[in-house]
Amino acid sequence: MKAVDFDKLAENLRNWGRWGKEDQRGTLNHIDPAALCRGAAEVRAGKMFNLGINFDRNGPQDGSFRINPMLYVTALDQIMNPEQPRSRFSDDVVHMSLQCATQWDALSHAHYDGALYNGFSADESLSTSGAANCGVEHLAKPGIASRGVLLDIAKLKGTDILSPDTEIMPDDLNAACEAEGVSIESGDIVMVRTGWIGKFTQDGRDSFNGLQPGLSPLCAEWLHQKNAATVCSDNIAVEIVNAEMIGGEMAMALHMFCLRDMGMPLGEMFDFDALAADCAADGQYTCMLAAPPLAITNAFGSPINPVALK
Ligand code: UVW
Repeated sequence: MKAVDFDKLAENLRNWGRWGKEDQRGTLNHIDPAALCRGAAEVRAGKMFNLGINFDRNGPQDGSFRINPMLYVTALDQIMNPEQPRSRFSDDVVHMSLQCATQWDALSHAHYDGALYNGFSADESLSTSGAANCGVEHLAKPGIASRGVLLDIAKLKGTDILSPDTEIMPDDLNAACEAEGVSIESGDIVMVRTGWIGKFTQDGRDSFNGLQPGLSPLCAEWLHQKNAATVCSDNIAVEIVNAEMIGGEMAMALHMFCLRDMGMPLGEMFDFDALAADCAADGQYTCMLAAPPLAITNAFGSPINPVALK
């Protein structure tokens, strides 16, 4: 995207001050009682789908940028009280990148021109102690849950996994809504299925990493117009990973629009496959989505174990 086009669109999307000058939850403010009740009303059949991938040494990271979780046992089969040796316990420690698997990007995760969401100064906010402003703890309280709407773009395009060069455009999102008979309402969580997570779950990390399908930065405007609470996808970055995304005039433009201008967290590496199969079978593409991040103070992101209820 050309910098001049980027700047114009960014100005239109900017939510700074919309929820007060101290706000650090951004578009999650769209999740009001009506949105939560609409989500709860989608639970009719009593079905639950897990949308996370496992956190372990075999995760998607190849070590060049981030690390997969390493679990260390710090207490193994210990006796609690020598007087009562029947009761025992074990404890552990995990060392991992917070962004290594299914996760939310906090609003402090990416920025440009020295400012984070709501105009917080990057210099004053970011340090080796983390994010003094827009840390993930602000997304964690009270949490992230709302009606989720699965837009199965892979199915729309007649495939199970989109090709790496597929850039999902706003018209594709509209077409998926129409095909599925859904419309996005204020406070909904938009769940975009590319099918790409299957590269990891079926073939492993080498197939998963690298160029991959995802949203065009222009979809930020669509999300803004719909008053969506947030967006998550089953790829590495929500947005398409191509030469332009990395080497264009504005690198990671969707990240910049969403996190910095709109205040919209991004959910990455969700696994929608089981849910998508069920949606195709029963025709219900809406659910109650519960995906609260951990309240890790000052963190740039958080692992999650999201669930969809129908
Ligand atoms: C970067 O790659 C910087 O971010 P993300 O993991 O959110 O795509």
